[in-house]
Amino acid sequence: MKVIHTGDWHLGHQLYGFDRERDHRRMLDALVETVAAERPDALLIAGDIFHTPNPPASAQRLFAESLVRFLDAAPGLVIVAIAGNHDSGSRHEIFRSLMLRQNVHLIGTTDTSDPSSHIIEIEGKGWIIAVPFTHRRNLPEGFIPSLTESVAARNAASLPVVLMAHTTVTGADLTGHEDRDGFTAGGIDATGIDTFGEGYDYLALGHIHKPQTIENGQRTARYSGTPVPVSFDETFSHSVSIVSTERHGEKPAIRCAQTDAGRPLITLPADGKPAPFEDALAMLRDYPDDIESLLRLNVLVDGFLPPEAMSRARAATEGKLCTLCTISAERVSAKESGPKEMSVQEFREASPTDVFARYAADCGVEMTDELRSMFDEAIESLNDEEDGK
Ligand SMILES: [Mn+2]
Repeated sequence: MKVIHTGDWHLGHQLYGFDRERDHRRMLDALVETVAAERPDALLIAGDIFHTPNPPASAQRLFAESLVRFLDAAPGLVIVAIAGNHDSGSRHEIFRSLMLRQNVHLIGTTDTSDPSSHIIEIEGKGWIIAVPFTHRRNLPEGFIPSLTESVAARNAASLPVVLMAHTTVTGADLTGHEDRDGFTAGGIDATGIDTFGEGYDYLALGHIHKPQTIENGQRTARYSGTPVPVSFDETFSHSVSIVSTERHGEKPAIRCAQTDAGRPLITLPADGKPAPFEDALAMLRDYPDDIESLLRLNVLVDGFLPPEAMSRARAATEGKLCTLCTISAERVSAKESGPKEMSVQEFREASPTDVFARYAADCGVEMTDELRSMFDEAIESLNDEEDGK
């Protein structure tokens, strides 16, 4: 059985308000070509298809159109897509029964009353077991091993077994999930690899954005990683994984196909260390005119970032193909005293306003009374919305 393993597309993502659709389209073009060239038995999308639970119509349409292109590129292809923590599990299943007619399996929720709904047989080739994102507390103990056992009972031909899940596995490399862009993986809820039992050959994981293989004895677990970077901290290369496996109990062979055809995410200074504003500005002026990229400027400030910083920085990129997305300010004083980390307990006890004040201080923004009352107002209206007012 040959599968292409991908995930964490985050369609509909906006990077500091800048739309990523162009980058997603280029990635999907590259993936369609890979599917056409490789002719896999299955395409596995391991969650976080969309960036938000209620993605824009354009992103949903892009997803639907891409599915058609994959099916056309490799007739007979089976597509299995699970929901990640960014997706809405129930929305993910709206067209589940209809899509099944096209061999597209959309699995968004865990159904313990019908375990067979998580098992997909690819006749004469192998088995796919797909479980969406689940909190440990929602996942009954032993549910996943019960699925692999049920496959084992039907797998007389000893065909390979691929398991799909969306979670943080203990020991995974979280590079790229730094909190700087307000985008975290959260290592708190990490799942031990033992949770998945022993009945699979390849575990196709989503959630962690850096591609990596986690060796687990005779079995192989892998994050395919993001096919396009979601944050400026994802400074690794981006690809999908092509996995070939012949028999149950044999180690799968893994190759990568590059997909980062979109605009690169570049941080200046290139070493990531913040520079004084005027120096950083000079780097922007010197940045090549003809590189289509998204930029982050890391600036070291003594006090606060001047209010005109963004407009001056934008002016420095005028006439260039790059787009300046954000200025990340680090305070000299904060640097000297070192960042004070918040414990999980402190975070739980803090009010949203407290967390916002900390965030503002980290960004070098002064928390004025006006800013505080605007924030309180925003929180209040959110609460009203939740209460259905
Ligand atoms: Mn993700």
